[in-house]
Amino acid sequence: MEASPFQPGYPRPETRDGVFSREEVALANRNSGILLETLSLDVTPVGLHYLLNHFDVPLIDENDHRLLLDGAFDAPLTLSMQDIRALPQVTERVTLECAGNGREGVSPRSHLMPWMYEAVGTSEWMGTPLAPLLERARPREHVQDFVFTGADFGFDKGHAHSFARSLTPDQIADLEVMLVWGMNGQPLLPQHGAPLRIIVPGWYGMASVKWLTSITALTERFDGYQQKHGYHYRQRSDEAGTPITRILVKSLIKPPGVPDWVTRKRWLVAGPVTLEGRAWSGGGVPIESVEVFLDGVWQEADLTRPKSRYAWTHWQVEWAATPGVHHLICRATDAEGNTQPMQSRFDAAGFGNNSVHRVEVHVSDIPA
Ligand SMILES: Nc1nc2c(c(=O)[nH]1)N[C@H]1C(S)=C(S)[C@@H](COP(=O)(O)O)O[C@H]1N2
Ligand SMILES: [Mo]
Repeated sequence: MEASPFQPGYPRPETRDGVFSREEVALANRNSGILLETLSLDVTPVGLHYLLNHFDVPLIDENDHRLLLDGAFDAPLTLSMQDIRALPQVTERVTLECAGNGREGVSPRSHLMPWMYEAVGTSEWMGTPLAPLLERARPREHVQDFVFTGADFGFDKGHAHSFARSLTPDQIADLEVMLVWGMNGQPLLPQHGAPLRIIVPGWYGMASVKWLTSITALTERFDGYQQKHGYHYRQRSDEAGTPITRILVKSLIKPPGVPDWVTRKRWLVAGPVTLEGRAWSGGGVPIESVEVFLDGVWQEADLTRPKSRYAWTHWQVEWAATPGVHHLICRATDAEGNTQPMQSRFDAAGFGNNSVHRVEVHVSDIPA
């Protein structure tokens, strides 16, 4: 019998390094990345933030939308969007990154969304703190997990499920999780989870469930597909692995000069140029330093402290560009002493690749 994607045990297609399959291109057409030229901005404009949607985007009429707090709560709640908007309002600038960002650089590459560098963005997320709302619903003493379920439903490796993720009571106490309805002063767009999502600052994006329909308190551990199977660091795809949580330290260069349309190689006139980019780490840990490899030397960049500990840091460095081909590299270190590796580490699903960003630049004496 032919294998069916709707039956457990369905394998992912084999992937060859360097060659993108039709399925990877189709995923890439749906899940856009940030444009690296917008790295000069503190906040990514709406519509230019990266997207990662596993299934189809649910199109929800916010007037009909309800959020249920159900399961092991003594005071379960059903809230309309009007109820939710009446809660205390906060806005927090948070950098979000997909755990699969950098997958294309991991060898052998796993057959999933083929991100290169661009699955990252920063928004002013508008909403309300989640913890007080959970308290209001009075979780029972033996609650072990809060499950956040989205309205999107589909299959992965033959497993039918709604996209759902969980956080433990300790994680809720540690993390400043927000219930979010706005982005950069506007209502959430459908593709970013309208009308309601959560944002888990400092963690990779998979925890920030979109199109949120329910928060269920469980007195056992949650074993949903995206929690137990998806989003683990693994050396072999059949091992239990380690759950993915915090964002790892990383930095990007805003590519200088102008591109060739098709190859995206960069062209620059010789002379002084200000290089800039962004650096960030997870868990609210600040960036300690960014070094840029220029003409054979690591140069220390100047940093501008971000407004929020969950937002990325701007860096810049002056460079006297001389004619020739240059390979720029940037490398960040965070306040806990974590530094980006020079080479990609292997992960079976290509998660957590925080190796350095490299940009090739062609410098000439004369303007084109
Ligand atoms: N319901 C639901 N929530 C989801 C996802 C999803 O597919 N469905 N994708 C997750 C992943 S893997 C990431 S990286 C972020 C991306 O958020 P964005 O598309 O708003 O940038 O949403 C997360 N929340
Ligand atoms: Mo992601």
